[in-house]
Amino acid sequence: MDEKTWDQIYSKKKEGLKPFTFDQEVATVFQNMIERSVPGYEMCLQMIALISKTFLQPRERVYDLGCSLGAGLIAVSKGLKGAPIELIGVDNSPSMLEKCRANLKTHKLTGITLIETDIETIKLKPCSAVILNFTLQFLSPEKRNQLIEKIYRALLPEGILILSEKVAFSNSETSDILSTLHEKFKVAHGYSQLEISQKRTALEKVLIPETEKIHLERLSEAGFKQCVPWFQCFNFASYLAIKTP
Ligand code: GEK
Repeated sequence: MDEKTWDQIYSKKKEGLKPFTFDQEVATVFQNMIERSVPGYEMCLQMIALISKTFLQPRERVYDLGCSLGAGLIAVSKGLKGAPIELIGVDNSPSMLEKCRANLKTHKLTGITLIETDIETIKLKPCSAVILNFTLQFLSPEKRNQLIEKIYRALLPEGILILSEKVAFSNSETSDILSTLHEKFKVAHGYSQLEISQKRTALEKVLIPETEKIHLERLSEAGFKQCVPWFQCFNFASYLAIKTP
């Protein structure tokens, strides 16, 4: 890892700390940032490959909403072992998509459509899978039902949604223990207390975690009858929702 791609964005004291955005500076270090900040991120990607292998057939259509640098698209493609599949990555950050394009090229993945738009307004075509790998948390909570309902409508029968999120806990002791462990994870990956606290402040009104109960209720209200919590590491979790008839 060279110095340019090692996340040091919050390493020096910033006056007038701005809310976190997915700009050029973040896009440059994003892979390093997410790996050092989200416990289980790599595991989620590996399992997205395995879930894709299990649930998807060649030539089906898959959306990765909030695709960032394309890690989810690469995972689905790996899961399908190069079989043809229609992959569509969506993100509203031009800097992330520019890096994503280069990343897909490095992985020799061609034919993937990248769309620069807001996932709140995008019209989804009928599809077999949608991935929301740590993206829903960045939408304001009142917009989340609408997106999940839109995804449910777009999914074909037996279609799947993989939803990974930072989660909140209603029990304050549980919440404190898992927040402490998350902080220890970041320290173990080389972040200083200053970096941790500045990033926390920058993310305050930008990343809003909800409880598992709220996520599962939302999925169920949207129509998903099968919602499987399949992963949790500290305060990060992932759910597999299936559009069963
Ligand atoms: C991965 N899935 O590596 N419309 C479109 N994109 C959005 C919106 C929106 N309204 N809000 C946020 N984004 C990726 C990781 S990162 C998660 C996802 C994180 C995009 C934003 O630009 C960023 O690229 C992504 O969602 C969230 O598996 O940073 O913790």
